[in-house]
Amino acid sequence: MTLFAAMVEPVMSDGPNGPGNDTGILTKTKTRTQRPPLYKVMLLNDDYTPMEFVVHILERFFGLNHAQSFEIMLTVHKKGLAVVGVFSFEIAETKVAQVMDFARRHQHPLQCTMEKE
Ligand code: TYC
Repeated sequence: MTLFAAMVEPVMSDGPNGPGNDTGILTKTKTRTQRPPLYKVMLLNDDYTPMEFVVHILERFFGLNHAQSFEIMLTVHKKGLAVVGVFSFEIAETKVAQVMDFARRHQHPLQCTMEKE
């Protein structure tokens, strides 16, 4: 598991002894909080997967209510694709795998992909 923690970055300055003669005196400490990269999970349209099946997937795996799920399904149907959620890498990977597996088990060609935000 990758850890994204706060990083302390010591910065040496050129001291009274001039550049390249660092005496090891710390003059500044920059603290940067690094955030993990986020990934968009997208559903792609196709001509065969039933609309109700897509709505069910959005409710089941993305915790959306029926109205939200229907709206996103219609966006995919009309525009060709839609972002259904934004997650850390591991969560996004799991959602994609769950959707692809569920669609395959029901013999629908539904495609779900992820992309770095
Ligand atoms: N286009 C499909 C139909 O008309 C519905 C559909 C919506 C399929 C969204 C996939 O991701 C999708 N039955």
